[in-house]
Amino acid sequence: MMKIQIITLFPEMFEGVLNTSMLRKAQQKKLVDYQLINLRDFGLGRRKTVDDTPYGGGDGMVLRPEPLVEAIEAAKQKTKNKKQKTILMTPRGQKFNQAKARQLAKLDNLILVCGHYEGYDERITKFIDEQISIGDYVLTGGELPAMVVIDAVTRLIPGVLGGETSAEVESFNQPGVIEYPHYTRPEDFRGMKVPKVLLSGDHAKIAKWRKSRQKRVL
Ligand code: 4H4
Repeated sequence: MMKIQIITLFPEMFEGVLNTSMLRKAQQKKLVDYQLINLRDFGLGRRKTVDDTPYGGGDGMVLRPEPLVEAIEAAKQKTKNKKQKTILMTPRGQKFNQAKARQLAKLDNLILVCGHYEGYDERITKFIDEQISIGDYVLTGGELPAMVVIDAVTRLIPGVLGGETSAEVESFNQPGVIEYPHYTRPEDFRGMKVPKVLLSGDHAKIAKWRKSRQKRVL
């Protein structure tokens, strides 16, 4: 069973996403185990401090290395000697794509560190295997990026996308293919008709039409 550990200051952000629909079902089927690790638990002193002012001056605060590295080490403790990667979500990271999702889905354990608008002490990167960005825009935290990675990786775990028919399993199992356009009742919606080929009952012709309309995701 794949384990995905998430180190975050805002674990509550994940509750809804991880416990809804496919991600919830994947947990129920014991295909994946999500573990939320609250960075605050590794904070320093009575006040559980996790950040401090930047050396060299400047505005804002920077996440201190001790809490982050202790949280990473605690996460690693749980999956010694297994295929695992520690990933930092950051706008400066390598662009996330389907190929990367497929690569990560093969691991036994994934540790996702949610970067923060405050930035982090550069020395933590010694404990990080890869830095990933979900796109060239700046968010307030790495939590939404972590959810994107979790969603894209979880759906690739064998057994998560259990289709009803063999055709559905087949199409789901081509994770790099974004499906052809779909239609359902009514046949005529405000003058917009369903493509005739789909009403023909000619399965070869329908398959050909669908293949011609599929979009591949690299
Ligand atoms: C870091 C925001 C630093 C602002 C961040 C600054 C992404 C992304 C992201 C929280 C981090 C932001 N993470 N893909 N895109 N202080 N994370 O935007 O330099 O303005 O993964 S700062």
